[in-house]
Amino acid sequence: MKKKPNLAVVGATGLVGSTFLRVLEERDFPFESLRLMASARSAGSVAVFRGAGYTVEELTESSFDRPVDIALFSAGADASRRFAPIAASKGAVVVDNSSAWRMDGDVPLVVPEVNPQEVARNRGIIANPNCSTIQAVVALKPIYDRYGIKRIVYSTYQAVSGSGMKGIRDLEEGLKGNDIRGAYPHPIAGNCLPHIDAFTENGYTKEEMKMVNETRKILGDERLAITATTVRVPVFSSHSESVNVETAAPFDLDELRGLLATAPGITLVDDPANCLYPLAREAAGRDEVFVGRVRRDFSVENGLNLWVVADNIRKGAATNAVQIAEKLLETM
Ligand code: NAP
Ligand code: 3JN
Repeated sequence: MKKKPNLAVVGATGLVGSTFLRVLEERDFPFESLRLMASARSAGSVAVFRGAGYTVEELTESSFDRPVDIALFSAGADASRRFAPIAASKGAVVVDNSSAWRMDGDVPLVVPEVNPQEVARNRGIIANPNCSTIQAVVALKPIYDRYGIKRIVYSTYQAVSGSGMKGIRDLEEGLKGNDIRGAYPHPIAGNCLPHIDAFTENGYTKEEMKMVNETRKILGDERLAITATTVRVPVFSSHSESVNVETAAPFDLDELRGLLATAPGITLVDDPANCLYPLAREAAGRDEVFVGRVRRDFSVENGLNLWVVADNIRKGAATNAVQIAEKLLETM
């Protein structure tokens, strides 16, 4: 970009929004001006960024009358549906963390390690995928490119931070013996809930269908057979996933491990003899996607099992969005 962008963070007071600010700071993201927006509830509050205080503004239809070049949104799907087109019509490129625009054919759905070229075809909105999809496709991309993939079976173990502050509070209180149900219909402490987001008519949850549809869109393969079971577990940070794959062509396991070890964004942790495999606690606060337990699935031809772990609020949301914004800078 010729000049530094005018930046806006929408939903800046939330769990994802505050992580946007941390990641922008850590990565020394360049900007000419920075504006923070949220609802009327927290308008007027002050957030500190690079040692300076920024007053949070209420998001309104006129928020983008003052020029914004890049707007990072994490204020939920309703706010994105309403305000992202307004921001785009006034010249901003919105990087949207919600599900509002992900499956829109005119909106690129981007994971920079997988389909960075999509950024250039944006018409003012770029969607950030669901956290569970992001970490999975980072791990699958080198396998897809080398061997092709016929079928994927996802089983997830998702942290409560994916449900925002309410999920974190339910687990904190549950661990103290208090049965509060702010985010879930059942206690989360000591439990596994096979229920993330709402159930749909086909018996799957929306979270499961997000994984199916978003994976196909990002890998550009509408015929890919995918099924998913998504489960909330009593873990604070990082989603863990069992990813079972049938490749199209036969693979050599050592070669495949080598591909994973050198692929962008992946750290291979795969030494089971020494009890080394990806762990949620170790992935927390990190930006890489950790892959391990790489082994053949002997029950089917060309079968493969992976264990994939990443920080769902960083690589699963904020870091991925900031990486998209960094790609955008290259095109502006
Ligand atoms: P959160 O902690 O509840 O924060 C929500 C933020 O949105 C707050 O800043 C809130 O402002 C703001 N907000 C809510 N309604 C608004 C409105 N009408 N106008 C302006 N601002 C509004 O939630 P979170 O955990 O950060 O998640 C936020 C969103 O990010 C989710 O709804 C989801 O769409 C997306 N998300 C995506 C992923 C992913 O998988 N990529 C993961 C988690 C979340 P106030 O402080 O004023 O209430
Ligand atoms: O539950 C999780 O672990 C991830 C949650 C993501 C989420 C939460 C509330 C609303 C989303 C999302 O990104 O798909 C949304 C949404 O925008 O629909």
